[in-house]
Amino acid sequence: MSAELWKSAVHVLDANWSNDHMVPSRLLYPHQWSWDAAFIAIGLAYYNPARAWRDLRSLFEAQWPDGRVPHIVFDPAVPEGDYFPGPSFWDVPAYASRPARGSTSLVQPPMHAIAAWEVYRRSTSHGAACAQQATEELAWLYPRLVRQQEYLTARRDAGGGGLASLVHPWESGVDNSPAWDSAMSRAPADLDLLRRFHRRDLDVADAAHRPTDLDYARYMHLVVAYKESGYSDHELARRHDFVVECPGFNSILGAAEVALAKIAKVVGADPGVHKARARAITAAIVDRLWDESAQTFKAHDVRTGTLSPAHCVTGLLPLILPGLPSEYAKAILAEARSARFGLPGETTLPVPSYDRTAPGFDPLRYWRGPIWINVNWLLRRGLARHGFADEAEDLRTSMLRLVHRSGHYEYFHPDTGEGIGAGQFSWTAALTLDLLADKSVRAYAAAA
Ligand code: 9WN
Repeated sequence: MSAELWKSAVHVLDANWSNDHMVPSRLLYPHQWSWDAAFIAIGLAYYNPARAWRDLRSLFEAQWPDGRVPHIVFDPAVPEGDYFPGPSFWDVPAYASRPARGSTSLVQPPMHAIAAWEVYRRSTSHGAACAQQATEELAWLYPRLVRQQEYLTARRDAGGGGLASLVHPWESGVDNSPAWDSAMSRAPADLDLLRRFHRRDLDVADAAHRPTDLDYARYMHLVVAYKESGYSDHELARRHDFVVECPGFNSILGAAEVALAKIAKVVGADPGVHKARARAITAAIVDRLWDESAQTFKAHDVRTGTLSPAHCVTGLLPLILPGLPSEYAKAILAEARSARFGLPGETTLPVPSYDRTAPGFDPLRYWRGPIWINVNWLLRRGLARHGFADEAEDLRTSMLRLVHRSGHYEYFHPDTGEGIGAGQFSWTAALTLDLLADKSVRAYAAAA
């Protein structure tokens, strides 16, 4: 059974490779996405590390001079109408080192240092030439990864407390999470502006699974406002409608520094500076995003200084930080096991993206209820890191069972496990390879 699942995952990744990068889904997402590329590289590392490196390189070739790594890098071979908003909507200014491919101006969670380290550490199993390439790729990436972190920790510290702020829900990766509802309600929704465009996603996906037109009108407003400022991050907290600190994004930011410390040792740089930054980010997450009364981590609205009331899966992700004090790790485990998320025993489903007990829990609409493999993969990593080995193993088994039963979908119904969103979705396939390759795979094979 695991051989069959492996083969199907490889098939998805082979089908979604596009010359020098991977697309998340041929139909719905025909360009290159930032955090997708990182999750994808982690899976590619097992059978085609050259493609893993190529994909990361393609992404970082589009890095802006200020260090930001764009959330989408557009493929010029794909017609403008195949994804909205396409390159002309963003109209990103040309700059000296910019390659032919256009990009957006937003970022996504900086998963790439974590991915680069994972690809590197698997490289020795593919022979000497591959290990040599891995060392070279790591050396090429290291300064770029450092600049990415510096952009996020310096220019995006709109709240002044040592965390990166997001200027658009798309930056969080958990795009229409209820964590953004109150901050988004401040953004004007210009439905007339939206009517001038065509929502391509609704041609290829069920409207009930996607954000509403009202959400999209607000998304457009935020892009237009950011564009009018020349995509400047100056004084964001004063002038931009949406400025938030996300526990998921910032946990990945901190975990990236932990990975950079390991990478620094290989490339002959100083690991100490990254360890110190990881500690500082972890402390800032605890200081700014911990909700004492709810006993979980929440998104922080920089404009109002308030924490979101929503319990979202991103609140569980500080567990990926090795330096998270154990009382918070235990609280996250309790939250994950509660009725809100129902952390599985091996026969039940992985955790949903949003609190099952909340009135707005929506089993179909993306990031407002459905199960996503990437956040569960991160949670599993965090559980393992903090010594919750049985829970980590059960979660791994439940993810594999789900994908085996339903296919490599973008997300899954949190009650039935039915696949929703795009089929043949790259990061689901890639992370399935990583979950299968885990040494304890025998337990899965025996139980399946
Ligand atoms: C907007 C590509 C991306 C993921 C995001 C996911 C979704 C895009 C969209 O797809 O967002 O960036 O059009 O809805 O929310 O996490 O990176 O897979």
